[in-house]
Amino acid sequence: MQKELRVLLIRPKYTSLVAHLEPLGLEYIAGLAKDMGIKCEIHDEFDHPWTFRFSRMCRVIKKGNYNYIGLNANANTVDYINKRAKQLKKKFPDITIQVGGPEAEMNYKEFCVDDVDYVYYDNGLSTLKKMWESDFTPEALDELTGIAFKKDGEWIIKEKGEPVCGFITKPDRTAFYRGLKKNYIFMKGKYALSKASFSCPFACSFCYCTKMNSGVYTERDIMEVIDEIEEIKHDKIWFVDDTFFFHRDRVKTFCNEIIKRGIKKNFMAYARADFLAANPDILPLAYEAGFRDILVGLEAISDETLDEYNKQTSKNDNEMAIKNLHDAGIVCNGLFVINYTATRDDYRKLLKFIKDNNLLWVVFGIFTPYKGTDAYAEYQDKVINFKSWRLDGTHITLKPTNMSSFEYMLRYYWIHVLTYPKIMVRTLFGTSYDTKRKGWF
Ligand code: B12
Ligand code: SF4
Repeated sequence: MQKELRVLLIRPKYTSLVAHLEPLGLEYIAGLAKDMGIKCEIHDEFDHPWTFRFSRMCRVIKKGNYNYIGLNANANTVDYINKRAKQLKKKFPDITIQVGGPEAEMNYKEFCVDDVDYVYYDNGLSTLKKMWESDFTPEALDELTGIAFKKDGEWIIKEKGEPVCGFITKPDRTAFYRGLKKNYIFMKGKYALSKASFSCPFACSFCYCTKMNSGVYTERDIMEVIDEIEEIKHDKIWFVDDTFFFHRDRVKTFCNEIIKRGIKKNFMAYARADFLAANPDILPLAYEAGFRDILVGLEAISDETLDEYNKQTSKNDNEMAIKNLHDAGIVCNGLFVINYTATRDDYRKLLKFIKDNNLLWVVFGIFTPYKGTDAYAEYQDKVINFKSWRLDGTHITLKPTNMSSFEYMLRYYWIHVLTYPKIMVRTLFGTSYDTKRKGWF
């Protein structure tokens, strides 16, 4: 007979100065549990201090009498999760531990350890629903796709199911509303998240997103997405789609419907530089609909490096994208990847590019070959200090070729010192969204 499930979903905390936002993936699972009448709670470690993490977790488990723990995994939390699984099993031997999330989706083997019971890597949540409906016998689990489980002490790895193009449930946003006080994006305010598509149709070498959903780009019904965001009791929405601006007509339909329904919210989304360069005419409509922030993976400022990343864009696309966004009054948030081959001159040129193109909002990540990406296949023999907590885009994992690691990091911090105070000052003066303005005020 199936035991009564009482599910605690845990999001491990990691250092992040950039943002603290709702655990959308876990909210979808909480939504599923709600539909199925299963008791479920989210324990978001981001809502709590760094101290006494384990004892706090144990207290929550005891208080709710939870017997099923679901952990959300990113590349930078693998070791933490496996360590916690061991500690939890020792303290609560009868508890079931399941790991899912972005890192598990591609690198499920990392969690096939003694103290984890199930690893979830299927596309979408239909398999989780079937699991929860089943009696958890190896025979029942053997019928499912995209999970790993143990049979007679051996891990059984089931093939992934088909890509998905929608969610089977709505997110339970209790955690969002509860965590709103602490919710922020650096200097931008509080945001709710929404996801309207899966994966990405491009193939940048360093990118993990393009491998998700079995590498197949799919889109949710756009009207369903609009219904969803209309219901969110918050005025700032970040579409976390890997590239929201892809099908021109879909973007237009979205914007027109938002305007027609009189939805007054601010939107932020990712778009590629080539799309923005080629479709300037759509941007005033996007502005009218409420888009104020576009995140653009500019990545690099030379065609050679862009080619090396297989970005399929050019320096010219990058410049045109920034100009078109600024002309439409939309902020271009330039995302850059600092290559391990960066020279002193590259750092200088990057700053010059930012100045010449009047870019205010910038984010710099250090090139990291995440496991599962094309870059990992290329660089796996060269990686250094590849510990999971260091895989957050702010640590060196490939030895810099043109300077010492010390100098590389110094320069990495220095570009922040040279760019971030201006964001802060402009925010203070209320001019950080004036895309025509130059200077500090
Ligand atoms: C928004 C976002 C952020 C936000 C934070 C979001 C938040 N909620 O707090 C910010 C900007 C802070 C962020 C930071 C980081 N992020 Co991020 N982020 C994303 C993004 C764009 C969307 C995530 C999201 O909301 N998805 C929507 C939900 C619905 O999907 P989901 O979380 O995957 O959950 C589904 C499944 O995974 C599954 N699931 C999830 N958890 C569990 C648990 C169980 C038990 C089960 C059964 C299933 C399950 O069910 C859910 C519904 O289907 C993704 C890109 C992407 N394509 O996913 C990257 C992504 C998740 N981030 C990534 C990374 C690496 C990071 C960083 C750690 C490093 C970096 N350089 O980007 C940093 C942290 C740096 C730092 N120190 O701050 C990688 C993960 C790669 C990996 N192998 O783990 C991704 C895929 C992008 C990338 N860079 O390639 N990120
Ligand atoms: S970096 Fe952006 S454009 Fe490139 S594959 Fe990833 S999500 Fe797509």
